[in-house]
Amino acid sequence: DDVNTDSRGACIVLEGLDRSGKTSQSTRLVSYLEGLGHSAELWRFPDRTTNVGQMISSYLSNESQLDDHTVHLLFSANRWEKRSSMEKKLKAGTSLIIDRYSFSEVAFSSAKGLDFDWCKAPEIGLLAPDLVLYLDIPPEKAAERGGYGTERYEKLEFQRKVADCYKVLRDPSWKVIVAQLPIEEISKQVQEVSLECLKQCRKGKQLSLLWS
Ligand code: 2DT
Repeated sequence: DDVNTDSRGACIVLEGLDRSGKTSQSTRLVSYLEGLGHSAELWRFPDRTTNVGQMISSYLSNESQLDDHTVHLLFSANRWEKRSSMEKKLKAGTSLIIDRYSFSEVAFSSAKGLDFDWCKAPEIGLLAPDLVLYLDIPPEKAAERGGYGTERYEKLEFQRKVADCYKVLRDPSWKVIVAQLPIEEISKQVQEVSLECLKQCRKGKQLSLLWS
């Protein structure tokens, strides 16, 4: 059936260190867009509900061990298995607010020492987000926020390396938001830039692919 590409939804990704506030802001953004009458869904990667996602989940919770390259490819496969439904949703007019995407992948895996370009390669051809919102917080401040959980990557020393890798990855199109501002102020900034992004998508901005 015909899809009206003029009315597609926006693909908006939130990135940042653990405890930077991505999940709260994603949830708030979906409510905000819905409140304005837009169709919007909250997605997150890894999507732990699939078979691949369950392998990732048990790795993250230290229930299984995997080679760094192997788990990298699993994270990527976890996005590839959702790619066609992402495209369908967006083209049907639903905006997707996504808590972590390929940028987490490259930042976390290159923080482990894997080659930067090797890390990017399996993401080529996935849908590129229309907007990346980066919640910027110093690793020390993030660690102070109610502490980390018990998952594999939730350690200050490692988060410092991830922060450095995010810096390499960051490009001028990203909207960097100071994550230590009051939550309402962050929401305001997130809403403003997201609404503008959605407007561009509605006006006919084409979906593009990574890494463009
Ligand atoms: P949370 O579910 O708590 O956000 O933790 N990660 C994530 C990767 O290494 N590669 C990826 O592609 C993605 C999406 C970031 C998930 C952890 O997994 C890392 C933190």
